[in-house]
Amino acid sequence: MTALADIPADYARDGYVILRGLFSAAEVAEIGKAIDQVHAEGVAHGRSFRHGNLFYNIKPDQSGTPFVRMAQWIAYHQPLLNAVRLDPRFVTVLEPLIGRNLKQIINQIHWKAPGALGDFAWHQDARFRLPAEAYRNLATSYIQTGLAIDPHTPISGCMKFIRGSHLRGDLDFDTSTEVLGNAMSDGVLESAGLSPDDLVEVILKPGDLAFWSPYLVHGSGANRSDHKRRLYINGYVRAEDCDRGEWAFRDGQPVPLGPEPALVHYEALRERGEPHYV
Ligand SMILES: O=C(O)CCC(=O)C(=O)O
Repeated sequence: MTALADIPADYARDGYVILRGLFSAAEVAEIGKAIDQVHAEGVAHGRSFRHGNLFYNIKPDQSGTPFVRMAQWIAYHQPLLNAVRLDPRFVTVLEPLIGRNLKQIINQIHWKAPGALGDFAWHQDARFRLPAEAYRNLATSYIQTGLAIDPHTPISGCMKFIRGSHLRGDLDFDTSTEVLGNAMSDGVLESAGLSPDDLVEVILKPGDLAFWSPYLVHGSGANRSDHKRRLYINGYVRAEDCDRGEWAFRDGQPVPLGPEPALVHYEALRERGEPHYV
């Protein structure tokens, strides 16, 4: 557990920080209810659905039942989850690293139902910060955060970090396969010259926040527990270093969403921003 004053040194050394109990049990219970509501909407959609940046990633499981794997930019749609991403606690913990003027690139929920698919192959998030020319000084300007809604343990498919791997920069992992839905392979670590001795199981209780560098190698496995494993991910970037994203904090103050969505990842936002199934 990192104390606030130790964030810069711990982050620089390890490439990640874990803060315990940043959100209270009562807050997490409310956030969990909002996340479940979004999940129910995803199930009702029955297949992947997009409206502007809002995106539900849904695939049928082995029995053909719709399985909601993740939702992106739910902040446009769910007021409580929008308020959480603008909570001042985020700027308090991130300011020493990336400042008080922050845009947001990632606003995402990951679900892992008990026994369901949910692997994330080893990767560096830097691979997804595209187009590359829209991001400057990525290593020192971007941070991904993950708020645990349920217990994250090795059994429930918690994340695994390779401590210190951010110092290696871009490791050019194989990009031929999807990260989501593919298992972690030790061979990938070995061929990148990374040691399994540096592997950290990211064990979180509800309300704990982990945050990590875009170059930290990480992944996660299936949920073999008897409970769901929900993670609320928000990724922030120093505004002056990025041409994409929605404003989140200006001079440390939350910035509400504007009347028009900003260009984030979805390149056809202006041509096909209307609701549609994918
Ligand atoms: O939800 C997870 O376990 C994986 C998260 C992750 O790897 C990511 O968001 O980059």
